Amino acid sequence: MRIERVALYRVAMPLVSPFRTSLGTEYERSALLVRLTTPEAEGWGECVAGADASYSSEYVEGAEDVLRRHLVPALLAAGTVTAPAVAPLLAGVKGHRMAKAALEMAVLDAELRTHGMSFAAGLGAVADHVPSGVSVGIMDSVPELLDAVAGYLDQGYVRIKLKIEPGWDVEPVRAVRERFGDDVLLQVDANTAYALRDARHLARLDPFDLLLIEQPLDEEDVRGHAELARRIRTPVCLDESVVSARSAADAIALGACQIVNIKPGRVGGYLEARRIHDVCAANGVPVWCGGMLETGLGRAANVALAALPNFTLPGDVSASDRFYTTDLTEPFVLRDGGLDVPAGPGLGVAPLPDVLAEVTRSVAELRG
Ligand code: OSB
Ligand code: MG
Repeated sequence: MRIERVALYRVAMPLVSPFRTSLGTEYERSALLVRLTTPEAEGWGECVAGADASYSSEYVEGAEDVLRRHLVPALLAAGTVTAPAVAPLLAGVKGHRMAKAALEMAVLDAELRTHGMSFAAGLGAVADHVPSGVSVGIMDSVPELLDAVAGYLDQGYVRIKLKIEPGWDVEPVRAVRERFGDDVLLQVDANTAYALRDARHLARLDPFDLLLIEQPLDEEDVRGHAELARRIRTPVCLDESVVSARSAADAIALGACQIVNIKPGRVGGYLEARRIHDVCAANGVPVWCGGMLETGLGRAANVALAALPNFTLPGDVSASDRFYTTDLTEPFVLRDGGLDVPAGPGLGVAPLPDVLAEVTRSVAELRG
């Protein structure tokens, strides 16, 4: 495939309600989109880097900068490319996985559109509908949280994930269990807010039969997670710590996780995400698809990934209206507790021109 041009769109998408985690509060999603043009097709990528560097070292202006200065020029200089060739081509730039993932996603989309094949088919999906979980932010009060959870359960979400932090953990979990019962699939996400010395406190979550606790400790504290996993009954799941198939294999070998959250942006793209899926499957470790408040573009690709066979737990693949009143693409709508996997060529969706125009703050175009 010959790439003619790459345009980087900075967009600002207002959230339906503020999203609070142990890392901070988000009021709007500041996204970076990649639009790649070839003679045959156009491809779209979405960069999940946040407005600040609180979740990972990457942030949206940094991602845009490395794309403009280093990654896009390397791609344009290559002449022709295929999706599997993108990561090796960009390997001279260390890190910046979210920026690289967005570029690879756009190449993959253009390539699949050219061949009339869906993302799901291209990745090896085995389902045409995936169950939806929802990530519920930290709230000001337990009654407010219970109202939010009641609303999501009414809509049909099949799994609830509560964001936790010290001071907001055992009580909200107990309240949700008491109000909604033991049958609700429930898990928690600490986004690195604890230390190993909190092990006895975290063991107080044991009686609530949680599916998992996600990333309780620092992202580099892999051994700490292994030790914690020995001290609590709730299965430990890693998010931030897993940045590649190699780090997933290491974490599993150390006993640091029983479950893995796969986010394509965090690991450098959908192809590396699939390799993590394969490594985990080979080790009998279930995976689920995480989310980063994606617009319909990233959501479409995540839904396709979540349709692979070892995605045996519901992912953070919620409907568009969980975060956005108006999505960038035709909205993903909850049906029977899940989302339909797009079947059209490539992502199967594209930005709606009027919405894109409305949310775009700047465009930078680069040509070969
Ligand atoms: O840890 O999973 C996380 C959002 C931003 C940063 C980190 C995380 C999240 C979410 C969002 O939980 C879940 C979603 O997009 O549905
Ligand atoms: Mg997480």
